[in-house]
Amino acid sequence: MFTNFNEAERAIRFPQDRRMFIGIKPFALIIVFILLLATIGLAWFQYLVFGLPRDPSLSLPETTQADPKGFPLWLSLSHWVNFFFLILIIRSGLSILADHARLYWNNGCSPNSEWLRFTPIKVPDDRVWTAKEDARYLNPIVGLPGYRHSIGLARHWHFITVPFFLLNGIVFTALLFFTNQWKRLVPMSWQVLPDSWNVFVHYATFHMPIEPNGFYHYNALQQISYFAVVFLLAPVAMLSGMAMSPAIENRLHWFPKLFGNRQGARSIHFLVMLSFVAFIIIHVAMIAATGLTRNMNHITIGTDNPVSHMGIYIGLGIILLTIAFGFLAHWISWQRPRSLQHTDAAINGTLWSMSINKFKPKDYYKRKDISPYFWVNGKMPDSEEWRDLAANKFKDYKLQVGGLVENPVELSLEDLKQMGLEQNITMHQCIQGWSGIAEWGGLPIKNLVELVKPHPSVTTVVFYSFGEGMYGGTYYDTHSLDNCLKPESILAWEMNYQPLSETHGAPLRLRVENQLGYKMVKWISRIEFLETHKHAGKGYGGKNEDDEYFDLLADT
Ligand SMILES: Nc1nc2c(c(=O)[nH]1)N[C@H]1C(S)=C(S)[C@@H](COP(=O)(O)O)O[C@H]1N2
Ligand SMILES: [Mo]
Repeated sequence: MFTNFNEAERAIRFPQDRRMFIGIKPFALIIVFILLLATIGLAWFQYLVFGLPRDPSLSLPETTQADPKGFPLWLSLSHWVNFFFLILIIRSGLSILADHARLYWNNGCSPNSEWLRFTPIKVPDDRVWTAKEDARYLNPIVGLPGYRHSIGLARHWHFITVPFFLLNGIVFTALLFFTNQWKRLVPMSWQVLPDSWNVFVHYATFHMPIEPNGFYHYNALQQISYFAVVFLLAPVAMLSGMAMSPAIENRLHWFPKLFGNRQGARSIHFLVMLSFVAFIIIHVAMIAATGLTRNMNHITIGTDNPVSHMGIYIGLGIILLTIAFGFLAHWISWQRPRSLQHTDAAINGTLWSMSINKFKPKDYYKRKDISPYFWVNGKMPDSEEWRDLAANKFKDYKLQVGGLVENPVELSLEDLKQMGLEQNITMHQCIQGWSGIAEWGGLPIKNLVELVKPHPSVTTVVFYSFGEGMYGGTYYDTHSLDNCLKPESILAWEMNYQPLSETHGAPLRLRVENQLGYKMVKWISRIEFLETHKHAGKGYGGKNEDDEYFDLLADT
């Protein structure tokens, strides 16, 4: 009903192997173990040896006129709007993760170095194993849109939602501080820390502490949890998300370092998601355990009524609406995918083109940073033409350069090498989530542009491959002429000071360092200068943009 996969799509989206698997490194398990068992164990130790600490809620100060009383409408609204968007963000995020279901702390993403993986597959070392083959299936009830390799659509849901989530958060925070509602969330003394611990000891040893009426104030642990969700988790989610952008990585190198490195940011982004999920589960459980009816009236209609079921009905209604929207989102994903692509381009494409896309990449990395492993992606060309060229070490290769240029040319590898060499050590970032640092050597595209002299109307450069896309048809991608003229935009014939290998794109591949990996066409056969990307392929800017709804602009 919601999907209309043809046979080729079914094979990719709905593969034979749909096993779910969780592989966690012992050190990560030990940390989880320590965090969980040690804190609960400590609470029990305190209880058994020293007895139950005094319940800090016993000494909550009297409510004064200055304290918040009840929940205004804006607070209820932003709470539920936040819930709605958070569900979309988590579900689409899981779908994105499934496309490379491995998490690391190192930039090179060597197989077996992941601390957590959601795939039973060990990367084989006796044959090429591409990152696309490595993508996992995710049940569409969990993922948005789920299935396998639906990252293009998942990213649209993620990125279209984020600005609204952020806006809601900003309005919420602003109103908190314009009113006295901030007093609910912001602890005013360090005493909140020992108090929270004491409340925790109560919970951990199955002693329900006194429940202050949440209409007026929260207990210490509750306050500190809500404070952390709003003022810690949400900002860290934002920052770690931005730290995964290639345009930012290759310009503001210090930024991903806030999280150790780019993969650290990705791992933390995931851990923040887990924290949100854990919070939702505990939050809902506590709401239910401490007077569901009254609590729901607080947060939905803003009254302190302990008997009316209005709040529960409205809350349930909002949850049902969120579920219903999940079905609609699936329908949109598979029946109207272009509308998602257009909407995301209108919001984020516009935003990024005005901001981080203007950054000029810098090469920060040194030889010692080069990754010992570099994932391979894409389908090797299997045309006779390319195989004949490869058999002869590409001696007969001629790069064709044409389109709207004064001086169309055909250049051999030797000709290209005569025109200049630039070597950069940069980080490659695949849309799927893995990264790798390598040295790339080749011709600055600028030099080629000077030779062929594009017409003034040219805005776009198209790079065609000898290889095919996942669903067949020539692989190609486009870049703005502007990005092609940036530092480190090169046609590379060298990787890590060696001739480019066949798997990594011989004889020639593209590097445009402020963009994601799928824009870096391998096995280049031909370059064309055009007025607009609309004149190539199906007109969306590349093979992945045409067939998988990827973004035209890949700064994030
Ligand atoms: N011709 C062609 N080029 C391609 C691809 C492809 O499938 N076909 N995959 C792209 C993707 S998604 C990535 S991440 C990089 C991977 O480059 P690597 O194999 O050298 O790591 O190549 C890009 N170039
Ligand atoms: Mo990629």
